[in-house]
Amino acid sequence: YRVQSLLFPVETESRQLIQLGDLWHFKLGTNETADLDTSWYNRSFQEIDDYLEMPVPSSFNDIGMNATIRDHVGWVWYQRSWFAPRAWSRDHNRVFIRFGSVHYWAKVWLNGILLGEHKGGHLPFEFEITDQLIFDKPNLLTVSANNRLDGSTLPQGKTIYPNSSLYPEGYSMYSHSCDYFDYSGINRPVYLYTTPRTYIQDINFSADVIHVTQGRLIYDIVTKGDVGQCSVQLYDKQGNLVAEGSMCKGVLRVDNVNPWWPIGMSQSNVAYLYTLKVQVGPKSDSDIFRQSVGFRTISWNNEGVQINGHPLYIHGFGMHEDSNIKGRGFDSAVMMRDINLLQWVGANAIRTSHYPYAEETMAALERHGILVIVESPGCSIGSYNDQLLQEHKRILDKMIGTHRTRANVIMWSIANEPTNTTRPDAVNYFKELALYVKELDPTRPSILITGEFAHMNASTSAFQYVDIIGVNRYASWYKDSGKLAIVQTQVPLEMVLWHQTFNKPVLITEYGAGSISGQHVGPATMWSEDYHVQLCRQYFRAFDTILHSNESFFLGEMIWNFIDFKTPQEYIRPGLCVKGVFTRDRQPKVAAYEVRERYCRLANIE
Ligand code: BDP
Repeated sequence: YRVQSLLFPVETESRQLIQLGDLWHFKLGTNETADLDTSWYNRSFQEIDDYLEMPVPSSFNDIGMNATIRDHVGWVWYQRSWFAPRAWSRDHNRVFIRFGSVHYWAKVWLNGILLGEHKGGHLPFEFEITDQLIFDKPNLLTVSANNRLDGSTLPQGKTIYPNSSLYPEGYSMYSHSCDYFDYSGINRPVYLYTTPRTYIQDINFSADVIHVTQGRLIYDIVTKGDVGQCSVQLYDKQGNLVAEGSMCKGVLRVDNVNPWWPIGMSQSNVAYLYTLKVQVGPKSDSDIFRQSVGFRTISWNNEGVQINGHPLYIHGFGMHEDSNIKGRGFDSAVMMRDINLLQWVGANAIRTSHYPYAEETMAALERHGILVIVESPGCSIGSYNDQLLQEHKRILDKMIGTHRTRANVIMWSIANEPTNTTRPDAVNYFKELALYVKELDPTRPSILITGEFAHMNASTSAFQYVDIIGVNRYASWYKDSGKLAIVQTQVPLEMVLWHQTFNKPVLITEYGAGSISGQHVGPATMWSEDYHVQLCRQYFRAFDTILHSNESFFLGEMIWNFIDFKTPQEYIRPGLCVKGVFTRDRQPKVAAYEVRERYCRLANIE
């Protein structure tokens, strides 16, 4: 079964890579139909009228002081012109343009010609532009992007037109179905890259450990052009050749392999990566690509998940791609700060709540031994229909295709907190998706995450079809607010109930409390740092109760959230969801020290 995937572009001796960053021209759309703003894609904005300057990658929302731009729903336009180097002429090369993500629906024109469009706000797409490039004057690139979500997008959204004299005429109210601010625009890097005429289109592989010490790499190289043979070489960290082949599809074996281990499961060998070098095409003009390969085996049963045969206990966080000013825009400084904080605090795993993250981030997490549960953008699905099911499948297909070669990806999250999961339409919906995910990738378990309570009968619940049950639970926050004493009774009881009902491993994917950084109230009171610390202690004790009981099914604990992140305007939150263990500018709250003590102990880190 071949999933839709794209190689993440890298620079090699046969490929040039350029980021189209800096400032682009920007303006808000005037219509609900992008094509109506016709003159904009074949003429420079400069000739037309006013435009703004907008950084790429970045969300557009928080760059200025204009609430209309911050809250804009509908089409926006980006434009940038650039010169193609003469050496890129079509006799020698192919040239591609690749977007890491544009939220949500994007159309791309080059020199007035529509290259194509893409839907899905958190996944990459690309176009070959070899034949559209011009060399004697600037190339004009125009992108339109529409962030309006509806009942058939992931996540879902809705627009309501209140037909009431209390509102101005034509007034509309828009919301999307999750509590994070829906940052929009060209959120991830835009790259131009070249390849030789004959080139490597894709490298599919899975790498595991068999017979305890042998690494097995099953690979399949997709090429374009007349390649003849593929040369495939695998190097260890020191650059020694450890295996090679000459087929485009095959198996490489490495004796005494160094497995890829996450933080805490090996003292000496965390995140060991090999390099796979693939070469195709004529000697004088071959295409070369290098790809990281980590060998590890993921297995699971009704009690837990194992990495290389050893039981895994997850201690980590739900996260967000969110920072000041850039919003969801990719920033390598923020990414490295986050990874350094994750290591400092002793976390061994994250969940890409509530959408797949940047490929740059996934690669960095793989290099640092941090496991990832990759989540689809299916957050808080409330209505089920066939159109949505097809869209959910298409997005899962692309999400798995984009991230499946990473050694650190341990699980696919199908959705977060869907509602009415015992209704027959929901049960059918998730049955289809769970089977589909297994068909796309039988090597990893699937998880579905619930915010509902364990009152159900397994045979009438959507959760019967997935491998792992994820539970988001806010005891002593949303429920029994301020009553810390109930945590130790309720949490173990409920986790056991989930396991007994479904006979599957249970992972607590969210729990937490909001705290205003610097606010101290004694005795501990909600919203203070004191309460945040007390709540963590209560949950830790509850988890230990489960771990020390005779039942072994508890897969781990993930705090909501790693950082304070922006939310829509509402009266239950002060502009941010302040459940972060770190502030939005990535400084530790008091709770971070508490978490660090536990997580480092769990990870055997000093
Ligand atoms: C859960 C959601 C998460 C929210 C969290 C909260 O999964 O996105 O941020 O609650 O309310 O329901 O803090």
